[in-house]
Amino acid sequence: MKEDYVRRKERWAKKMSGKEKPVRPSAGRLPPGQHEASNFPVLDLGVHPEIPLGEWTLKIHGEVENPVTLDWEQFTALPQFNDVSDFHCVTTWSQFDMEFSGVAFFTLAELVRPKPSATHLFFTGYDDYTTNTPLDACMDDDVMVAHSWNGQPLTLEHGGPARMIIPKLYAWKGAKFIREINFRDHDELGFWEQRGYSNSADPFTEDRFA
Ligand SMILES: Nc1nc2c(c(=O)[nH]1)N[C@H]1C(S)=C(S)[C@@H](COP(=O)(O)O)O[C@H]1N2
Ligand SMILES: [Mo]
Repeated sequence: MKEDYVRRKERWAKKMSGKEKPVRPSAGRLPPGQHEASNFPVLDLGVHPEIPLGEWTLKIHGEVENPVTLDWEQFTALPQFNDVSDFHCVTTWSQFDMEFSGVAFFTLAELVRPKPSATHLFFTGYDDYTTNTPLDACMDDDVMVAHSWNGQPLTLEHGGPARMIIPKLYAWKGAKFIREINFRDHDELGFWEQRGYSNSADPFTEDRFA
């Protein structure tokens, strides 16, 4: 586990330094039961909360040494991170080579400093959507709070001003319109997880439903 973590962080450090080109695997990247999409469909609860940037904040708190509430200026002043990843929706579409920019989850974790008691994350969006992951799932080199897609600010329907991107999990684990990240010492099921979706959500094992 520890070695795995060190490798992820090394890969992230290389990406941050611009020395590593994003990996674009070609074979075996379409998970079972998925088909490839190219039009980036919109999937959500039908609520698109419009948050003016001047009123936007991201609260990161819970089992951390240094809880913060970032405004837009503070958030975008953090080291910027660009990455290319694949996006897998449980409704069976996957889209490859998604270029997102934002702030790496590692950067946010270094800022708030998780306590040893932090084991899980609970995310809340401005539409009151919630979802949850183990902390370890987000301590990876491809996880970020994104504000841009393909070089353009995220549109409202895709979760702007900012959203979570967790490429290795089905996309419902990535909260759009992100408002709050809570580090916790226990797991709590989010919106879809309470409604029969898998808690672990691994696309490559077709881990769709609990
Ligand atoms: N805040 C919020 N985040 C959300 C959702 C939502 O309804 N509200 N839907 C989830 C689901 S089910 C999916 S598949 C992805 C879809 O992202 P997209 O609309 O940009 O394709 O967002 C996820 N994040
Ligand atoms: Mo979804």
